[in-house]
Amino acid sequence: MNTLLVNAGGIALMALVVWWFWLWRPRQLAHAQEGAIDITVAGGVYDPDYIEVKRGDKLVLRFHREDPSPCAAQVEFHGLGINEALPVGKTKTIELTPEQAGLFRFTCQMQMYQGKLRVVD
Ligand SMILES: [Cu+2]
Repeated sequence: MNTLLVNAGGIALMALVVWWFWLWRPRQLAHAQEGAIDITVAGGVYDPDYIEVKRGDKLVLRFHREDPSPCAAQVEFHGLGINEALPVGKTKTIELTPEQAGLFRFTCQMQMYQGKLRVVD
């Protein structure tokens, strides 16, 4: 019985890994060279939730938080040292110039809201 539970947990974990690395598709892609990017925070999703920027280019993100739940209160860019509060009904501008290529996640503090920032060479 215990083995069965452990296996079920392992399969669930594998499914999560598969989903995250292979099945996840962006809802909407935004390119930084088109200027400042407006991101709506509502209904459990960032829109757009996939942002592409060239390394060394300045990125201006304007977060518009419509979701009043505490879940959406903060946005954290993992690996970039950015963690900012998002006031409800106001625009929060976050500027960054990524110096390192790679794929960086941005999430709320509970990681329910999920987005990705891709920095290309
Ligand atoms: Cu959250």
